[in-house]
Amino acid sequence: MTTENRQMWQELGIDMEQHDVLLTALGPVYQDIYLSQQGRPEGMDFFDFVVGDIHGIRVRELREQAKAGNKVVATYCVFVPEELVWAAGAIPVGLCGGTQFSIPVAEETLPRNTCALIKSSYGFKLGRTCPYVQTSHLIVGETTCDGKKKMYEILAEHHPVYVMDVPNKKSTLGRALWQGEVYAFKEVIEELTGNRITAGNLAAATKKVNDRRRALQRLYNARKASPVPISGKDALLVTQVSFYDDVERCTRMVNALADELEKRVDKGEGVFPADAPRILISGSPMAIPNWKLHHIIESAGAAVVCEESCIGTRNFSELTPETGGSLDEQLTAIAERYMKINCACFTPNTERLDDIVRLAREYKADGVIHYNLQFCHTYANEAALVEKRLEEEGIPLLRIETDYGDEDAGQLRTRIDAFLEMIKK
Ligand code: BJ8
Repeated sequence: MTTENRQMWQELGIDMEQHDVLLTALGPVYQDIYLSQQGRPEGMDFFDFVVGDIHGIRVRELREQAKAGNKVVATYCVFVPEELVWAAGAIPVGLCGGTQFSIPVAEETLPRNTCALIKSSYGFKLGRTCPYVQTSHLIVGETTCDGKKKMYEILAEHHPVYVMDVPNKKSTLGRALWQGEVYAFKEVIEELTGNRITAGNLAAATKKVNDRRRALQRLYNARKASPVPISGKDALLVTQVSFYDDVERCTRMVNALADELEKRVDKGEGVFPADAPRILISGSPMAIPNWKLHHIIESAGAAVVCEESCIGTRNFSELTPETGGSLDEQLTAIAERYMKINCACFTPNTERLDDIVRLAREYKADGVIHYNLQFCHTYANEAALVEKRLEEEGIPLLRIETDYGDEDAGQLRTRIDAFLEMIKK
């Protein structure tokens, strides 16, 4: 923790004592989960470096942007159209909320039986332990689930918040509502930044964001190989970092990693034996530093080869059409693109079931582990439909419901070991 960082955190109003506890705990956990892995790609060095200075370098960059008059827009969900934020000269930052550390302070206000992602996110603001939140000028939320929706109302007492209304159905009416929301968001961002969003700057921003999506697609494509050239833990980390790193640098670094992985695939090199069980994870997102499930699965000798999740394929598998055209045409294309995200907040959400089956086949998964954050009712209830569909398709499934605590780690290990034994080739 450099003196420069400490001074910056103080200026941001960070609770230094609690923040020290957080960062001091992260180092050994990262060593144990990440740095102890064998045969990691060299391209992971950059991501290790980013995590090694997780609240330093990137926050400093954002502060410099803010000092230059640019705005920082924080988000929690992949529904917020980042193309519009970049087009207006602002910088979007995906907030995390993936740690138990920030939950106790949140539980002073929010009910305990609220999903860990919501409590952790809120706790970072309330406890003043996240410099990204403190640096941001606006937090953009969404109405994807009731817990988040209400948390944003409470969060708004502590920070400027704007909430986008995501419909519950992808019907004609739902799409019209969402299109209106995209237009309204454009105005909010224009007012925040004082900059106009034009056909020109929106097309450039769309290309920039798509380039990062294409790079992540390459990374995931490499994971289809057997043996798999990168661990699931490492791939998860890359996608987590992609939410807050600079978009162009991140694209470069992910492409460099993908180059390396493609060479490994050509040479038949992998980080797990070719006969290691291959697992597709599907369900709730895993915000940094939530590496719990991947770590348990891979410590048991299986390889996580894909995440059907907003921290995985749901975030990058659809590109926004780069057709250019008028501003209206581009805004319509953006609205359409985001309506293709198959979040469990939609009813019906059959496209997600199709996706899980398709991904299980494409990534040659031997089994699917459905990951559900405790108290997340949308994913928990949808899991029954996932189970039925996978049974019809003959794809083995294990349903896990957990939170960020370690209390159930032993029980999870036992259940995962039994599942791996069952699907062994
Ligand atoms: S598009 S998955 S990122 S909403 S896990 S907070 S749903 S109770 S995170 Fe999500 Fe956007 Fe959907 Fe993706 Fe609520 Fe469930 Fe918690 Fe959740």
